[in-house]
Amino acid sequence: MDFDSVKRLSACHSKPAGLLLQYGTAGFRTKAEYLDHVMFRMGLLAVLRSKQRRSAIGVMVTASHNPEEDNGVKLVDPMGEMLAPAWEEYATCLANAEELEMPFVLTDIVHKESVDVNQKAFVAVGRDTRPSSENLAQAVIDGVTALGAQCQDYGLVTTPQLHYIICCRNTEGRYGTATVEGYYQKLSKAFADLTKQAASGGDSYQCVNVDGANGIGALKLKEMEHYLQKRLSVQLFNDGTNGKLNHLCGADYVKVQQKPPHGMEMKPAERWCSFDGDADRIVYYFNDGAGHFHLLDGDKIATLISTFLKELLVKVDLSLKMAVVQTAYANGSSTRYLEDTMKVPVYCTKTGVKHLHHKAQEFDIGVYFEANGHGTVLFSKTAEETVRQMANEEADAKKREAAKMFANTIDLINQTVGDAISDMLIIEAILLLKNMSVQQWDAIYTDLPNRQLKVKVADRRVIDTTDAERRTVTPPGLQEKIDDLVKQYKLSRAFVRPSGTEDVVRVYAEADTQENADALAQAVSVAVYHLAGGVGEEPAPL
Ligand code: 16G
Ligand code: MG
Repeated sequence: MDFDSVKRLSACHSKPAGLLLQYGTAGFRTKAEYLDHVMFRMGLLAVLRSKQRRSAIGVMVTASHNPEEDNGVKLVDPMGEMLAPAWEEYATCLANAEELEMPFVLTDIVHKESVDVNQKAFVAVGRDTRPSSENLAQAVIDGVTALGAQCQDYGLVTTPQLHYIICCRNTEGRYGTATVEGYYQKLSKAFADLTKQAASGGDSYQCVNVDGANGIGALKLKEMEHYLQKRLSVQLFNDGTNGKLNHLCGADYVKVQQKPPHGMEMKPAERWCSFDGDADRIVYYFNDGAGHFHLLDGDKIATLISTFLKELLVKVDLSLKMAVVQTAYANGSSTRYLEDTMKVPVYCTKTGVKHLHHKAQEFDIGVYFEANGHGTVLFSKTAEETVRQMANEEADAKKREAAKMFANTIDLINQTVGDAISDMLIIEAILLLKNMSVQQWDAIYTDLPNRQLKVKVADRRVIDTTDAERRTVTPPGLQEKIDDLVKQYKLSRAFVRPSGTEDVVRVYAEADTQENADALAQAVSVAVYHLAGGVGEEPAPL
């Protein structure tokens, strides 16, 4: 491979001296002005990964729910999943190498991973709507072409659309057509076929209000409306025409602030949802008659979808293994409901989509959602094949109809990664099929009051966790202190973990009342401050 030409071209994308970055939970993320060299180098890395896996690899330029000034990049592996952990390390090494070290780092990766440098490579590039994204995507393309590989620029796409496209390309179209149009066609057909199966024939008027976070999701949903052919009426807000990306709106704002996007007039019983900045997360909400805000987060979405799938499983009479995967942030009430009432096994993994996705792959039907609204459902090959065969060949008409519903559901779900558009369509279809209002959905279980806080410490790495981040191992004494504090409240639980995306320690607490959840979160924050080297003022009572 011609690393000399790489050296020459790399000089146009030089690294600011001394800048060190890390491939975090979901790729690199920082101020856009620091990222040009990282983008060029991720173009190079994607080529090596593509050669090694003999598959198309994706590179998405986005910083998701971060402020508009930030940007970031994530690599997409062959089946549309997140980049393998070993390669995350190479990504960090490459991003931090000084100019002269670059050829050595590249050669090292080639050797360690037995990359056949003569193999052809293909990289697909996508970007969100940030002003900085166009130039940064060009830097990725420069990196790909510097190694003589083929590159296709998909331009403005949501993150899940790029994941879908990569999976389609690497499965010779079995997953769908590898274009944005192919995505719209696949999902809208599945949505139409599924909603036609409703008792009403799917023609009853369904209306949902969508906060597009002034981002790519809004743009793409607008494009998709024409394919949905009025099967769903979408009222789009924060569509990017006036407002700033993620500013006082979007899924993260709504979830963290536990309030509607700024300036929204919500009438009682209206159904609303918010996407995040790259449309891989969604949360629902509504105001009740008394003006109280109700949030239906990833846990409620997981419950709705798994209830629906479990009912379908009974109807088709198949013994497929189903499980729900959550993280420590899942509300205790959701876990209890899933385990005790629905009798579905629940597993807890570390935060970050790759961990949940990996666990969910172990089941025939693996439903995974983070409380923040990122999630999807994975179906095993056996499950898919059995269901599709039944949909065509089953003699019992009722079972056949249920199997068709199941197959349509599988087609509507983007199995590569959490997808706000696909999740919204599946939720809308389920509410229609079950003839359920958003209030009835919310009433399935009641969330325990909870509070999330952040604590600044000198070095957040002093906190090491175990048991899927639910307990701390270091610093000494912290877990004992948390245990003591938790004992002082009813229905309580608390944990702390170093953030993977921000320089803070995150604190989570839940308890029987909001006052108690707040008090517990505050007391735990003080413990972190004292035992883990807090900086600045001691956390004050809320
Ligand atoms: C990233 C993760 C998300 C996780 C969040 C946690 C992906 C695609 N995204 O946004 O899953 O919930 O980080 O952030 O993996 P934290 O470590 O700062 O709490
Ligand atoms: Mg996102």
